Amino acid sequence: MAPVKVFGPALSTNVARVLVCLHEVGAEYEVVNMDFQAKEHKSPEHLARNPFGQIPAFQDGDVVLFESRAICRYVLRKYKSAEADLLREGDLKDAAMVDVWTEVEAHTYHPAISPVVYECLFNPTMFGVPTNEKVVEESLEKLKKVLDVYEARLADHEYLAGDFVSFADLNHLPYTFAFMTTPHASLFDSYPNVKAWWERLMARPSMNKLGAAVAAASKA
Ligand SMILES: N[C@@H](CCC(=O)N[C@@H](CS)C(=O)NCC(=O)O)C(=O)O
Repeated sequence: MAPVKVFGPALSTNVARVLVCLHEVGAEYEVVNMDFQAKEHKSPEHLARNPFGQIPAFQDGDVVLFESRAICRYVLRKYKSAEADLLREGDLKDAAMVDVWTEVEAHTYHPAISPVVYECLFNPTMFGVPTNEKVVEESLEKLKKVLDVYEARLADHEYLAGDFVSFADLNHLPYTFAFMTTPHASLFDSYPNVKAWWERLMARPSMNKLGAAVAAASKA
């Protein structure tokens, strides 16, 4: 069977979210690079995959998807096994908790952390735009309030949805990983439960594979 295809550079955070899930379930995949300089993501071929002209997009035979979190859910459902059951759809309560913390990532954590990543990392290194320190400061204040809640949650549970790793945790990987390369990484030191959770996630073999995929992409 042909491997599934992920469209977009592996270096992109939203593409990395999909790759981590593919690694977790041990699925074979092919990354189809998109040349952002050449605006390949705005080409008619890519707009047919993602009408918003963004990456990632995903193809599995005649199934074509966009939106990284939706792609991840598809991957985790399709390749679910006894060892890799990251949505817990067989248990109503567990699945609901996975949903809750997946929503928290998308609507609360991401809006607080992503401006820091854009301002400190992407804007200066990729787009030649200087860091807007006011945006960084305001976003860090928001992020601290979010991390207060995570710290309390992770005092009682090993992972966000409960005492089992799930998509809710994996979903945090790409932007947190990028945040850890900014000058504000030490913020996490003030949240020992969050820090320990993050270290548990970073120790997963899927993260090593992501490192290898990103290294291969940066050489290509
Ligand atoms: N919510 C979307 C966001 C996708 C997104 O923002 N992709 C960025 C790269 S990480 C992109 O394609 N930017 C180019 C553009 O918007 O023109 C997802 O999670 O897939």
